[in-house]
Order: sequence, then structure tokens, then C-alpha cells
Amino acid sequence: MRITKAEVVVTSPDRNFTTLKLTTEDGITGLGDATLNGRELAVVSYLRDHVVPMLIDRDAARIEDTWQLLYRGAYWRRGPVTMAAIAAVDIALWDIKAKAAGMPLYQLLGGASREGLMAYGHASGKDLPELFDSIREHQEQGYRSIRVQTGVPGLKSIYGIASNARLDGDQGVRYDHEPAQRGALPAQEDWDTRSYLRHVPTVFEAVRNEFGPELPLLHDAHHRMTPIQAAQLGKSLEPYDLFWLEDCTPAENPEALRLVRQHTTTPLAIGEVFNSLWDYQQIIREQLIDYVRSAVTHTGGISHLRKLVEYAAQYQIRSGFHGPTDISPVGMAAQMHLGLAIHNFGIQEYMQHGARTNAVFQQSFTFEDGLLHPGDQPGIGVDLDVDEAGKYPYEQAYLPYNRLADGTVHDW
Ligand code: CS2
Ligand code: MG
Repeated sequence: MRITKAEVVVTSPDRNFTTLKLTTEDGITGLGDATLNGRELAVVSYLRDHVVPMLIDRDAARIEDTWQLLYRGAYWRRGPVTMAAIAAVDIALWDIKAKAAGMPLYQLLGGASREGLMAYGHASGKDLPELFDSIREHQEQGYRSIRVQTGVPGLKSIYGIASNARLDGDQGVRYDHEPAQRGALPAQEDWDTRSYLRHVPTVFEAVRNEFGPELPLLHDAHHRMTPIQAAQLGKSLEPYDLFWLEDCTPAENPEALRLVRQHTTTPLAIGEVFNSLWDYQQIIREQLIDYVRSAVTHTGGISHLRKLVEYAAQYQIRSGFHGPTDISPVGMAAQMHLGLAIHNFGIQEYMQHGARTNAVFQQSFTFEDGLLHPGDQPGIGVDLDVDEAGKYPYEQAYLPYNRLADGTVHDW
């Protein structure tokens, strides 16, 4: 089963997506997601200029060998660009293998370990009334677990807060419907950690009073605290029983989590900006986290993410795969197959793509009663409408960044 064609498709229906499409001599096609938010074209070049020539005429059945060739053979290992490119190839090859076998991918990965995947959505509001409306809107959509982000008094604009949050698609401002804003330069936002640390526990107290003790609640700190600040936040949130506190400290210093762990029993999730098993090795071995946040798209594909979660399983650490809108429907579907098959699934982030994106990527996965299911079409179950994709050329877009009141650039 030789690969005869490898095309890199860039489209920007609601935001930019990079997709690899492989075709075999038998006419089987496979899709892989290589979207790296705000740095999309770097992966396009990596694929087109350096990977595609190596794929032509290779045996599409040799998934592990292709992974090792691209990873070890490059000399330059790891990094978000390399690992997103390898992910796209790996996902596309699993799609082809499952189509050739006539099975949905999760069957090849060992079959379903559960009926569906518990998903969480993003509720946000600049104040409590707006936040409560957003939580209710998510519950009406079927979500049984909810991430909570709010504005902080005194700060004008903060990442993760929609001022007109909508779930239904095309109108309104949805902050992370398009987490990277289109434009020639990145937008600047504000940050003040002391105000944030004072405010967040009051928000969770209000949410618990309004919505009761049952609803699983999550919170994302976007890497903005020092270890001792993160410890303080984890401790002050303990009465509100969070499902997890995400990305409490910056990714480069895994040892910071030791200090956080010593002070709080709030469960910790980390890793959406990690890109390999080796980034997690120490924090898994030392049991410093509870959930692995990687996405299949940014962690070398199905083959590598599976090894990562199986390693995590030895330490009772579960999956919490990254699923914002910058993971394309191809990446989302691929990680749903993996999540359905593994034993140590935890939760799946799911934000829902807009109508234009859904017209470009036709999907067979479903979201019903709060549970995702990848569907039973052979392969990963997503088709790319190339003509539709062609209507939306790439547009420059960046994630925002933030500065403190004195002008210092702060951590993401
Ligand atoms: C967030 C994302 O989903 C999350 O947990 O951290 O919105 C993230 O900021 C973007 O995916 C960055 O590309
Ligand atoms: Mg996050």
C-alpha cells in the first residue's frame, strides 16, 4: 500500500487549520491535523519542504517505522513544529489503516472501554451574572462538566473571557472560538497575579452556591503563577472541590510542581504546550500531576500519545486531552478514538467548531447528553471538502500576550 500523494491543505474558515492529506495507490485517503495556533506556516513548510518528499512511495502500513524515521532520522528531535508535523503523518496513516481494515480507529486500538467520553466546555463571563448565564447555556447544550473563567476587577482584557460568549457559531465575540486573533500583530492584554489570586476563590464560592456541589468544575491558569502562588491558589480553591486546576506554573520547570503538590490536594492538569512523553517523564514518575493535557495534534500523533497515556496509567494519572477550537475536527476525532479505547481516560475538552469549519471538515463524531463519541465510520470518520477549504485562504493570526501594569511582558 504505497503512498502516492501527500498534500498540505491550509484553510481558514473560522480560524487557520493545517491538514495533511495522504493518498495511497489503492485510492485510500487519510487525514492528519498539524495545526499550530499562531505559527501555522512553520509546520506547513516543515511538512512540504522536508517530510512530503520522504513519504512518497513509502508503505502506508508501516506506521511505527515511519514515526521513528521522522523522529530519529531528523537529528533535531522534539519541539512543537516537528511534533505537529509528525503527528499529522501519524494520524493520517492510522486513518488509512483503519479504513483499509474497514473499522473505526478505536477498534484497531483495542475497542471501546466506555460508552462515550465525558466532555467539558468553556464557560466565561466578565462578571458573575454573565458567567452564570454562560454556565447555564453550557448545561442546556448538555455539558456535564464546565471550565470556569472570569474577568478580574481592575483588569481590562484577559485571555479566556468572552464578552459576548455564544455557543452557536458565527456571530458574536467568542474569545477562543478563534483563540488567535486575525491581524498583522498580536494583541496585548493585561495581567496582575495578586488581583487574580484574591478574586478567583470568590468566583468559585459563588458558582458552588448557585450550582451546587455536584457539577464538576475546572479552571485554567494559563501558566501565569510562580510555584508559591500556585500553591496558594490550589489551597484557597480546595473548599470548592475542583475537578482540576490547569497549567498553574510555566511549562519549563517541572520541579515547580513539587512545591505546589506539597501544599494542596487540588488536582493538577498540565501539558497542552508539551510535545513529547519525555516532557512528562519526571512529573509522571513523581506523581506531580493528575491529568495529561496533551493533544494528539501536538504530541506526535496517536502512536506517541498512546505511549504517553499508557505510561501515565501506571501512576493512576488520566487523560484530559487538549480540545480547544485550534485542534481541527481531524485532531479532535483522532483523540476521541484514542480516548474511547484507553482504560485511563479522564475527560475530553470540547469547545465546538463553527458552521464554516464544520462545512470544510465533515464529521461523524457526535456530542449527546454531555458525551462525545467518535462514530463508527471506517477510519477516524472525518472528510475534508477541498473545494470548501479553498474558499478560505490563510490569514495571519496570533495568540495575544500580556503585560503587567509596569509594562513587563508576563508568562502565558
Ligand atoms: C486553552 C487554549 O483550551 C485551553 O485549555 O489553554 O485556549 C489555548 O490557550 C489555546 O489552545 C492556545 O492555542
Ligand atoms: Mg489550557
